[in-house]
Amino acid sequence: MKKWTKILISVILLAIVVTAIVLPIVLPVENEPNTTTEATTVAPNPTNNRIECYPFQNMAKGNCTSAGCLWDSKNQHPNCYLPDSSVYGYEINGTVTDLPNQMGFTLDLRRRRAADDSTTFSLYGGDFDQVTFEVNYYSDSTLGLRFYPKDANASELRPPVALTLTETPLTDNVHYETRIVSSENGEPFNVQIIRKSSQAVIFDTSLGGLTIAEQFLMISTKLPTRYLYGFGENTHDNLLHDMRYKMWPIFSRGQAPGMRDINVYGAQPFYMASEEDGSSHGVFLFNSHAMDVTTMPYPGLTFRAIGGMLEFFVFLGPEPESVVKQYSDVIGKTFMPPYFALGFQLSRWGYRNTSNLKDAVDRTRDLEIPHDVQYADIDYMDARKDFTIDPVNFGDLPALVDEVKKDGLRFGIILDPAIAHERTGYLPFRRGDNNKVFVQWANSSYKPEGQAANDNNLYGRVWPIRETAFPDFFKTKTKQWWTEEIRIFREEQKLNFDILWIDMNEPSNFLTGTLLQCPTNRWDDPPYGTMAAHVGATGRLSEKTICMASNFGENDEFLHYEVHSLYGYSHAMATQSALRQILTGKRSMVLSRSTFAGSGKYAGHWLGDNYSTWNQMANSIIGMIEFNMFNIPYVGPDICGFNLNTEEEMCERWMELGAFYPFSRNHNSFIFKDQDPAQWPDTVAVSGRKALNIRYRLLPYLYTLFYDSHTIGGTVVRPLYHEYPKDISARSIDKQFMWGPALLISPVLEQGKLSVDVYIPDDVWYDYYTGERIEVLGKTNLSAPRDHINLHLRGGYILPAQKPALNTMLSRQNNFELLVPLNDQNSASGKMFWDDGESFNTIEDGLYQINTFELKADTLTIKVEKVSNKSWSGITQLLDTIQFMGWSKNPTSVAVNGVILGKDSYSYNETNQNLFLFYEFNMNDDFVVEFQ
Ligand code: MIG
Repeated sequence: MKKWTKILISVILLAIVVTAIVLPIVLPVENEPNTTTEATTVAPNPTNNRIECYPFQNMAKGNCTSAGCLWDSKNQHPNCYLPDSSVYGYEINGTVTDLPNQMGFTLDLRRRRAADDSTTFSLYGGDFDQVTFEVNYYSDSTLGLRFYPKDANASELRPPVALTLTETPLTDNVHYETRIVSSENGEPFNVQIIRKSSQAVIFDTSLGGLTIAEQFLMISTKLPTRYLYGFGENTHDNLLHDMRYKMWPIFSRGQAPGMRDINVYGAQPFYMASEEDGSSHGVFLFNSHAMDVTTMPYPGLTFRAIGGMLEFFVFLGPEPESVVKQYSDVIGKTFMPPYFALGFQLSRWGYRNTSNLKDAVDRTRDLEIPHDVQYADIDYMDARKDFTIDPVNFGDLPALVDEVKKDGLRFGIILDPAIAHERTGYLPFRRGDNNKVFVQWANSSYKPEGQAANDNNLYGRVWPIRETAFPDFFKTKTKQWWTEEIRIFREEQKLNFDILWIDMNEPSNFLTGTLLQCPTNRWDDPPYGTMAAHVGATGRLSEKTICMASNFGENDEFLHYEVHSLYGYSHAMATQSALRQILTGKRSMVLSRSTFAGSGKYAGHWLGDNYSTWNQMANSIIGMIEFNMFNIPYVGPDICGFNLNTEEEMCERWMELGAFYPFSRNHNSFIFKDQDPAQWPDTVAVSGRKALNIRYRLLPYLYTLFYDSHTIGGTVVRPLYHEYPKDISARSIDKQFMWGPALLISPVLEQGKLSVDVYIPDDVWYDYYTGERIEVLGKTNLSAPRDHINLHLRGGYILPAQKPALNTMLSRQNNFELLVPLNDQNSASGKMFWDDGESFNTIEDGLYQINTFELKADTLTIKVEKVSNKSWSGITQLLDTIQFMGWSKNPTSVAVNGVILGKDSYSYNETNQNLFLFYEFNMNDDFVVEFQ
């Protein structure tokens, strides 16, 4: 090649790389909205039950009515809407047929047509004339509803995601009844689900609009309430949904959460609603296709999905936490994180080399900021290729990893799914290609010109300089290849990482529409593209990803169109299974950017490329709460923000808040200034350390919450609404949150504020710091100096704690404590789960212990409730301090197992009514402590 040609090629390549880096980063920066939420133009209107015809098509009167829809120019959204169910939708066409054991029924439906039977009206074509409606009773509190074409095999229409559902015979206590509203043949079909206890109609299709077509499925439901939560992944400014015709897209996309109303990384088609009487229900639409959800002021909801079937799971609760548990019975329980994963974590994109990374570790330690996990981002890779190490700048990374691990730190590295297309010299690609692990074009005629005849891989462009292929994790051989590549990399490089952080798995592709031109076809250009094709996109579903017309699955049985939103799910599943095989006997952790319902079995989630803004700091609480509802409790955003330079005060407040994210990690993008807490030794470091020490002190409580979530389901972090569902004011609180039922966290989320407006539900609460009972409940304002995050303990709960240290390896060697805030009956109870924190399967193998604590009638009982295996060696640390809050009088005597203690074993403070008991309890024995 001539010299000039070479230079020209280099310049072009450089331009491509720069565009690839700069486009996704810089564009969203400019799009970052200001902090006020725009009011929607649609007024709330309980009489408006219109379902929009043809969203995104700018319907005017003429084309609206000629398409068969109704038009009303009055300023009421939507102007062009569907006729009611007398002329649209489905009618009953047969009789109810019971399923075996009375566990449900089926009913045949037929498309409605005009009275003279001549015309049918179709929105997007492909409607099925004959449809089966099926109801499955799974248990007293969970039922399923589904609609599928009469001749279809329903199980083939389900997303390839294994459910963990079992059927439990119904009892007299069944919470629901289903009602087919009109049962005559030929009458419009409508179904209702009714909560028996209150007669609340929690699901009701009588708004009409039911459509079952090949590439367009629509259903609307009336809601019994306007208190609606959930759906994702989107950035929500409020936990409660805006019911004024707000449309939300659900389709995974590698999209920074700066823009409003856009689909970001994961797909979570699940909502919860709080009914009039405080009962809650949840609904899961088990469908992995692109879809939109539109709220209606009625109140109601419209779902529009573009394939598969409409299959809903309905959970009757009635407690909000029961809803989340019932949901987990269907999609699977969350993985049990290793104990170190609950520690503070540090990361950035843009460490220049190993010593630059080590400086961050060292200065964090020098300032005594607790720190458990350090990450390396794509910087460590050679030319940003998976399974390589940059020999110049990160050649000594393996040595550094071993060194920091001696001090008790753990190490995480990033891996992207996309693999550089480099046959020579890069074995991961060659081995993968030889095993046919990469996504193939659905039709070889779709391939770009010039691609070799025998190469049917679909190529895109991600971080490597070269184009990339995309592994299909639905194939067994891909999972094996991925496992082997991780194993080989780890062994050959001696890189002893503990955590895999998997990114870009939407899957993300930078140059859609330029380098990767998707052919025109019914999958890339479906009749109805959903909002995902129209917002932040140029009308095509392939925006920022690969073409819909590509093949997935063991036998190429799926189109990307069908399983796009499952890419991250399958990637996380493969990665978790790889780690189980490689880190024999040790628990690991996978952190995935893209998720689907059930991803919590395999991975945690960070909320992606957020911004260093106060607004995004506030809505991180909403994202965290929503992912807990989705049964992915191990979640948190990048503390201090990913994009933009953070500011000192914001980062200080964010470190305080971040100390209470289940996944607590400070992470930053490469063009912005360092933001690890040690950058500001006198402010961010001080406040961060203070808050993190409280986190570490409370880790036994947090770990026990994860144990509960893993074993019985339910959230770890939850909104106040979950604990106070009958309290209308609590239902909208989204600037405070709770750890389990017992700890209330009220951060400062605004610049310049030294106090915080809070809502304290009507209950018994104690200030964490002073132990004092707080008197003012309801809406109040609390002092919040710069180094202070307000924390309150709820009377009636006992929290296990442990003295903090610089990391969990050290803190686990310290003695335990109990925090005992009393309720008005002067009682409290709690428990602690404990194991070695890192072995795989400790719960299944019985290598753990549960201690229970109960205070009642001036007697504290400590019991080892569960030690299920003889080889469990017990707990070596002692429990040496118990703090009782709300203790009304100085005891005249205290006895442990009948032996009266000396006066120096306890101290009572009359003013704050706190009693401290200092006594060394062996955690492996039972105790009765009596106070007089
Ligand atoms: O296009 O690996 O969300 O955490 O630092 C950006 C570089 C790619 C996106 C991740 C972010 C990570 C970054 N990655």
